[in-house]
Amino acid sequence: MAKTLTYKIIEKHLADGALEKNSPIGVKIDQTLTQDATGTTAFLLFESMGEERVGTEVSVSYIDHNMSQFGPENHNDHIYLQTIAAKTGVYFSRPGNGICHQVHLERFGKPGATLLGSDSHTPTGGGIGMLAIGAGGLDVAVAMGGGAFYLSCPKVIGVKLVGSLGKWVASKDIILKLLSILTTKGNVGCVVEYFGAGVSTLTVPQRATVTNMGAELGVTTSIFPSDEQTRKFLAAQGREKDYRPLAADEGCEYDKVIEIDLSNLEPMAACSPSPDNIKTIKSLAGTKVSQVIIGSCTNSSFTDLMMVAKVLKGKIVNPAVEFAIAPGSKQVLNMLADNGDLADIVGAGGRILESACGPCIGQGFSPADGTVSIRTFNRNFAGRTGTKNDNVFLVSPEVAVVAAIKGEVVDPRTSGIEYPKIEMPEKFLIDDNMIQKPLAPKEAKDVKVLRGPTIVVPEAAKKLPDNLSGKVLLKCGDKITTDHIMPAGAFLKYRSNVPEYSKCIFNCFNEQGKPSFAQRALGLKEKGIGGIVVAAESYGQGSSREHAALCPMYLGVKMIIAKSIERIHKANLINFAVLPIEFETGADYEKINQDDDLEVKNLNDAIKSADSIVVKNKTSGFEFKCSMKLSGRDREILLAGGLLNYTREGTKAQSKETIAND
Ligand code: MIC
Ligand code: SF4
Repeated sequence: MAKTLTYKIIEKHLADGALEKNSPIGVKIDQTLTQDATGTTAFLLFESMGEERVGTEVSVSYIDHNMSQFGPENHNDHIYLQTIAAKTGVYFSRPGNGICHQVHLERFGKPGATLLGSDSHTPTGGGIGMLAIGAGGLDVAVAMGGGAFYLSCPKVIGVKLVGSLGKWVASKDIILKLLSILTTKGNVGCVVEYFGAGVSTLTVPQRATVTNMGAELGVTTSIFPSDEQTRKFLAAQGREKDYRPLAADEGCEYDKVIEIDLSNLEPMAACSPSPDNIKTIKSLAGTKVSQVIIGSCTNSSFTDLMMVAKVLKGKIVNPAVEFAIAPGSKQVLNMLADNGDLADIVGAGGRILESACGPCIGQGFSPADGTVSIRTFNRNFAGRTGTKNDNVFLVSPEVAVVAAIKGEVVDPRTSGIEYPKIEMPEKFLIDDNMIQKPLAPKEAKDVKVLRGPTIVVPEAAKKLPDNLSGKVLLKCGDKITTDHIMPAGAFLKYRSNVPEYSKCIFNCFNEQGKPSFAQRALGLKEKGIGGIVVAAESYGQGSSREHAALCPMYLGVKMIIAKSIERIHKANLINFAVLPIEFETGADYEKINQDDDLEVKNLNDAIKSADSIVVKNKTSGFEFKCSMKLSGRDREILLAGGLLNYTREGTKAQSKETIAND
């Protein structure tokens, strides 16, 4: 039977289950990536699992998120990550080497391989034909140990690209167009696969922009075929040996097909507060802009920044605008410096930020009150910039650089500025001196792992009680992102100290003068009462940060009831033994209030086999049904009290078997 590219790669890596849509499967993982904001926990959990060496082909630990280093916390994390990488056989990308997704694409990505990363934008690797999936740190820790990654065998949405992009229209506009069609809701369990004649017109960096921001659709991943463009990119990176052609079988069937004619696209923007709030640049023209930043893992490639440099050459950034660039990697920055183009950006008044996530994760550059900030990033959730009521337009570098010059949104096609066509270089500047290679087991034995005093090993999850009595600590609405649950920015430095980080949980819902969510939750925990969060559609959108499950778990939250829950977050909740359930009847959501007392009886039996459970609202005296969409493995993990306990039990059972077989 003719197969999609997605199914062809899964089939080659199938470790458990059958290749049937929606059925639970385990996939062998070839490569993993972790970054410092999620990696510290991932490695601490890896150690708690008793693992000593990674069992993957390639595992890379990147330092790119927590780079502001106010206080010793982040540097402590970096040193821990560097020493544990050396000990466990992991490549270590030093701070300054660049953003994990950009560097991974340049130096490690391999068509046809599987990649699991503790960051939601790991699907960037789909631009080079990898099956690249974002997950929580604990899932990545299991994969680093050689364990399979479990997911529901996906539906595949085929996106047929025809035509070619016009002047000033960028690959960012392809994904913005798709976000306007599919939105950020309702795509859980799908993979987006690109095909059609338009594919060959896009370079790997252009494709990577599209697959990167596919994360905002809430899909499992996105993937492009591997073709001549892929070969050229790999050859330019000195890695042609990693190339292999890959495509879907002729005549394969997709669950749905969307056609996008690249020739008909126009420059677009995603406006606050959601990446699917898409407007055309034409309709926004004239909007005054006070900040422009070009960077992030979505749009900081060499070709992106070359285009920016060419447009800025000999011009000056508008006096009303603060303008900065954050090159995606040391390779990009070095090449711009080498060929003199960096001088054109600096000469025009550009501020040069280091090759890291920076403002994308609220590490500085918060915009002024009541102003518009134009960014080439992928997320514009309310307050993510560090400014309350921020107004962020997510756009292509083409739109951004023109706005920087003009001081307002201008359709670049009618801006009067000449369009600079940029070709991908035939050879990138290759220097891996900032990537430390893994040590051989013999040398690694002598490495001392350094854990600074600010690194606190997270508390293990506990089994859920059979009769669960809990209080609704918070009732929130649609599209609650992990940034709402566990804010980053200034709080990011506490990632490796769960008790400290937990204090800022649901910060945006805390009211001055009233006890915070954390204080109320801890109060209940002391009394042995479970905390409950009630939400509407798409709870847990956005990042892979497992702290959005780990911190609630630490604070005694036992259950999340929502109309729908996003994939990565739901898996993280299960991994930390917090029960995720969904309203069977949406109207029941309306009947629950904050502070209501809820009760579920015989929970363990229900988790073992039931598809739904009855929840009693003791405060208003009514009962409602919730569905439990759980795989057999999810049920076992919940019953074991989380993935760590489940893995330990599995290891115990396995070693007993080995002894018995001896
Ligand atoms: C993000 O873009 O939100 C992050 C920061 O990269 C997160 C990871 C994290 O919270 O550390 C993500 O996308 O998974
Ligand atoms: Fe970093 Fe932003 Fe990319 Fe997340 S989305 S990995 S914070 S650059």
